[in-house]
Amino acid sequence: QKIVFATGNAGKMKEIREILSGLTIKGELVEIVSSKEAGVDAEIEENGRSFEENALIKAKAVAAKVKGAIVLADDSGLEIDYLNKEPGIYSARYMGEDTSYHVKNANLIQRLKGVPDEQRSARFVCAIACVLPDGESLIRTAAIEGKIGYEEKGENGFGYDPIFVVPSCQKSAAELTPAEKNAISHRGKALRAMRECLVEHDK
Ligand code: ITT
Repeated sequence: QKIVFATGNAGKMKEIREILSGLTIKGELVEIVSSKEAGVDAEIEENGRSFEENALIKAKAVAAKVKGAIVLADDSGLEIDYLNKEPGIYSARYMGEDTSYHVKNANLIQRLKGVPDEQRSARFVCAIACVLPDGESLIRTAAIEGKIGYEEKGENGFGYDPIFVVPSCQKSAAELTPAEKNAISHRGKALRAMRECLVEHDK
């Protein structure tokens, strides 16, 4: 049994493989491949108005090109309350797709210059969409609450992790080990919920 994950983001893919490791469907260990590894080269326009809509757009676009596989997609992003939930669904496109995350992170910290701790709340959100071989679709969303830090910290993870401070441990998401991040992250929670859903569906 194969799951094709509709993503071109290597950081996501690494986490996804860890979070879904050991999943069995129809008594078989599931093999997880990225859309690229599955030979699907889809330029997908993410023109939805929510994480859920965009996740479903990506999953459906790839499902249209592969037969018999379960297709999953992840749409995620960082909502900063002080910036009216920016960058939100535009997190990948913020300041341009090709701009380095050091530059994006520095820009966001600059935009929060002088903003006190209690107004630096933010969350990562992740919507996981699934299209089953019979065309049925499922969606699960989760978030992790945190705060925007005052400088980049840590080398792990990807994207906005170095500026996202997890209150329970006062570390940035990039200072957590992969296992620590997956245990509490938006992606970990949404994917584990989807995993339960797939296991239930398999019964
Ligand atoms: P795909 O659409 O190909 O999956 P993408 O990077 O374009 O890849 P999104 O449109 O979902 O994906 O954008 C999500 C962006 O939000 C991502 O590029 C990161 O900048 C940010 N993001 C999401 N989850 C994150 C996490 O766990 N840690 C840090 N940044 C994250």
